[in-house]
Amino acid sequence: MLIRHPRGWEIPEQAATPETVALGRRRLLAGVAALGLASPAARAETPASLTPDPRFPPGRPLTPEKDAETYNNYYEFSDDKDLWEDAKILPLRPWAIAVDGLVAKPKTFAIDEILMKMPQEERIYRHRCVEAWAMTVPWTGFPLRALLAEVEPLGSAKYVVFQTASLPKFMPGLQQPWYPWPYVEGLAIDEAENDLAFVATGLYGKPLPPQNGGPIRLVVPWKYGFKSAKSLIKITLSEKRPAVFWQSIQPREYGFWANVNPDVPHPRWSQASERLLGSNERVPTQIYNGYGAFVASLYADRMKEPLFM
Ligand SMILES: Nc1nc2c(c(=O)[nH]1)N[C@H]1C(S)=C(S)[C@@H](COP(=O)(O)O)O[C@H]1N2
Ligand SMILES: [Mo]
Repeated sequence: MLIRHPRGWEIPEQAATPETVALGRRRLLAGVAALGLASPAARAETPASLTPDPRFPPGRPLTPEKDAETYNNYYEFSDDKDLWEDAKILPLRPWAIAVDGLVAKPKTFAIDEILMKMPQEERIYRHRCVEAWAMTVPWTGFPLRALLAEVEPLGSAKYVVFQTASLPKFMPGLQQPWYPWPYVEGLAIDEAENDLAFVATGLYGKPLPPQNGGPIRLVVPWKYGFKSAKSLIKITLSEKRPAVFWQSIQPREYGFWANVNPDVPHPRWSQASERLLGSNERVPTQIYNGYGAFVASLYADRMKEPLFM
């Protein structure tokens, strides 16, 4: 039975989707897990024994888990940062993600199939929001490249397009019609195949909570946070550069490339430093958020593009 949340935005009951049914199943699974009988998928999602990839030293203390999970940007829910409790209503099962477009083998994956199939690893990444706050958190997941390999991208694919779930029944922010829903982001194919480009299904060794983009999200740590689209339902390989969410809203403030750079100010504020969630300490911002050794070469032939906004 669906719990009633008497909110002004709620759509009529008869519009209930299959997700409603899943809530019951999820509670059942939670009960099974509590008895120590977690499904293989649940185990794959919560890899207790992983050690963080040593190629990516965080260089900063970890952000306290509570801060990373209670201060979020997720406009489908709200444009306030304290949306984490409201986001808990998002049903994370069943969940499917389609990978299609210019690929030899388009496929829709059930989330648990992805969790079983993809080699799980942990990476501690710095995250830099364009608003100049930052965090350092342990993600679990797998390289985006590994998922793309499953569908065999064609040579004509130049861009990878990411689409977030759009579920008006659960996401009150979608009622704001001036935003160009659904939330779409994109990468050039060589960016998507870079070592750093990551798909996260966990955070702090636990399943990725909805407010952070559960059950599955993109993480591209050398770019401003808005590139890292949450709660993905579709990844499409394309010949054309997609129209992306924030660029469509305000192209002079939010570009397609959006690589972190302390020397290129946002039109309305400096990007020279950032505030660390938790301690509130201000630290200098680094070009490519400190990941230049991995990604700077991607841009050698793109210097005429607005790479840093
Ligand atoms: N679908 C979707 N993805 C999104 C956003 C959003 O509003 N909707 N916000 C982005 C922004 S601006 C940031 S900084 C990060 C925040 O991720 P976090 O809440 O896990 O810190 O998510 C990004 N991905
Ligand atoms: Mo952000």
